[in-house]
Amino acid sequence: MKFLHLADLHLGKKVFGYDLDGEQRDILRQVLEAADTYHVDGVLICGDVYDVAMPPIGAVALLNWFLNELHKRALDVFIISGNHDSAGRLNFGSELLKESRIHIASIFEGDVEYADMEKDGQRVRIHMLPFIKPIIVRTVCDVPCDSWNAAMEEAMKRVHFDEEACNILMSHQFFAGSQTCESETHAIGTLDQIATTYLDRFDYAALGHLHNPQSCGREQNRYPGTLLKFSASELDVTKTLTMIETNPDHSVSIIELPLHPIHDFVRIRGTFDEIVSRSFWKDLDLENYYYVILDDEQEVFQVYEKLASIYPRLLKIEYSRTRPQVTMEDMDDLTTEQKTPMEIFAEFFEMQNGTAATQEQMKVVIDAWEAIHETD
Ligand SMILES: [Mn+2]
Repeated sequence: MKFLHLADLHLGKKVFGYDLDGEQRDILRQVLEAADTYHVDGVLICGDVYDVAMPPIGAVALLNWFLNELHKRALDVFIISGNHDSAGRLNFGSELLKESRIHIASIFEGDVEYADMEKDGQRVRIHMLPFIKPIIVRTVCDVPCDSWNAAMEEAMKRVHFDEEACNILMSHQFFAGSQTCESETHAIGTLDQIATTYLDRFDYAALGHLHNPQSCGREQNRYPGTLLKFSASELDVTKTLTMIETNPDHSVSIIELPLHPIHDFVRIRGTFDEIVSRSFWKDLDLENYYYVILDDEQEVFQVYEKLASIYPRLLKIEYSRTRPQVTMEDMDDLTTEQKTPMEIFAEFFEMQNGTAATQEQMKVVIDAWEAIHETD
């Protein structure tokens, strides 16, 4: 049987204030196309369906449209909650939707719900574990539980494993050995990390939470990653669509399908004057998201506004000039007493900017200094 493994849709997400509605609808359309092309049997959505607990109307409409499209294709859909979802709100209509083969497990109530699928004599059991935290498990199960590992251990006792079937676990947690990125939300430090050993008994762990596609612990413990890039740290990552195929011997094959976002994240570099010149941008798709690295020595006044008039989707602006690192030893060497305030300022300016202040710049500081001392 074939399944599309999705996670971290983050519907309603804004990137640096830009609405991703159009991009998200387009990328979900690509998911539907893949479902058609590969004749998949089901879709797993492993948490962070929405970006926020109270999603905007557009995001709810988008999920509604997507679920309707999946249902039209007679696909089984499995949804668990993530840390960004409101478990209670995502649970809306779950009993009714089950009749339409849309299975939602968003609230952990002391049992790991499952659903069975059968085709050509092959059976697949899908275990749906919503996002859990130690406090949820402690409260719901009435057991001492003071760590994320203990929470997972307790949850795993409540799995209805079927030795005869291919067992797939859906889980939205931070498993050890995986690589994080800037658009995720984590507990302070790595307290929320969970050992991958809990996943070993499953034929496939359909994970969610981490935004870059990756396996952790073993190939079958997989984070598909987000369908779109959400932060500048994901600029060089290729986002893919993960499809899995369960085999009669319970082995699971993982296939990564290409995705083509309508607007990509692109890095450009040059001086301000170069980057704003027509010859630089005339062949660029200005609807893309731009990460700009400026080679200017001096900071450009109102750089954001000026660049945004050409590149409306700016991710980040950074100056390439490297400022020398100052160590505590360097600080000891500073002999401040013998220097004039202007000499101290000139040194500071050079240290900060990697270049000496011009006469014009020094004049501004000298005038300011004199103005202050005149009022004394
Ligand atoms: Mn997420």
